[in-house]
Amino acid sequence: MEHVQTDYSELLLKTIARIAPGTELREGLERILRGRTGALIVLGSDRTVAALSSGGFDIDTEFSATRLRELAKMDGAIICDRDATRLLKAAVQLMPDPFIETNESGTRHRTAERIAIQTGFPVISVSASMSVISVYVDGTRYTVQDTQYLMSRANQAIQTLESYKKRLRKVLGTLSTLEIESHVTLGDVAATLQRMEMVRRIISEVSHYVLELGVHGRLVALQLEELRSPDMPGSEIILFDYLPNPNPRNIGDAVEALENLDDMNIVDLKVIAQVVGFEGYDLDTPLQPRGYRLLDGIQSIPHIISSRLVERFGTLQALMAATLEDLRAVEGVGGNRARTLRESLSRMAESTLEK
Ligand code: 3AT
Ligand code: 3AT
Ligand code: MN
Repeated sequence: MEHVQTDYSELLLKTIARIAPGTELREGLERILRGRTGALIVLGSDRTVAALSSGGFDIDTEFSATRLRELAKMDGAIICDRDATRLLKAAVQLMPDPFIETNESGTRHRTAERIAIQTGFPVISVSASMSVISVYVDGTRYTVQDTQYLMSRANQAIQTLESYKKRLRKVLGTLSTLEIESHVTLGDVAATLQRMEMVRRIISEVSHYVLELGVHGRLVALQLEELRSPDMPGSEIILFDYLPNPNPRNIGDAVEALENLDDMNIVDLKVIAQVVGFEGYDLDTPLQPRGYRLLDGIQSIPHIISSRLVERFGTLQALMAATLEDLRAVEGVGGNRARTLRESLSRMAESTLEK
């Protein structure tokens, strides 16, 4: 799988949304691209920008795509406000600190990168010679992709998400069976975490395409919503079931470590087990679930009651062996809940035996 960067900064995400198809700014950029004049646009104005500017003239008028395109016919930079709702200046000569490192060639792109670093505002460059729209934010360059290309990538990712979800559902079913039969190993847990993380990554990739596609991303957004069903548990609950001494802190660390695994390591179950907190364990180590996930699957049992049940019984096996009497001893569990619990747990056990 090709690696898609999705850990963009807040400001870059905002800027991507601001220039997405359907916005007046994007329309202006497309016009400039077609006109082949190029442009250098600063999205923000303050004292630093003023200090680095020379020449040009004030406009201070409402932003529009056609105005932007006309102003881009002139040499120099265009300064807008942060939200690209007003055009403030045009034909400005920018003089950033020449000692700021830049990997770009060409004065327009070098200037754009430096001004973005020096002012903290996003800077857009439209290359006249290469027909590329780039955005410089927080020391990174983001290239605006062709909508057609993005659409095909997004559709591909949606298909991948569908198949990943199918596999995750299968893995979760297998895990439930193993949990009830008390046959879970660390390898099964790592495999489940792996499938969950793969799904999470694809969802984040698709969300990214939705953002970049703007108005063209609505259909993809709908498909994503549909696939992002709330019944799909996250990796936290698996970790709460299995991690030794789980608490919000080490669960948080484990989730983060899982999310940070690179494409090489995410395929290695041993590495997954290790980074979430099972260092030095073999993958065939038997593990007992506490029962959080299966209890969570019982609609009428609130979360707080699940926690108390786990606290009392410690493992799913002990919970399944509990009598109605034992269950009723837990605070908040009356006769009705105790019966519901017993029935639900027996039903799970039976459906497992049928398989
Ligand atoms: P024209 O009349 O358009 O030829 P100009 O004074 O309007 O000249 P521009 O800002 O359009 O100049 O720049 C044209 C090119 O000249 C852009 C860049 O490749 C080169 N250039 C301008 N200033 C510098 C500089 N300080 N160092 C290197 N190249 C420069
Ligand atoms: P292209 O890919 O050719 O569009 P470039 O990076 O090669 O961009 P050039 O040196 O050809 O850039 O300059 C093209 C125009 O960019 C010239 C001028 O209108 C604008 N430009 C370049 N440097 C500055 C600057 N410091 N301030 C304002 N405008 C600039
Ligand atoms: Mn050039």
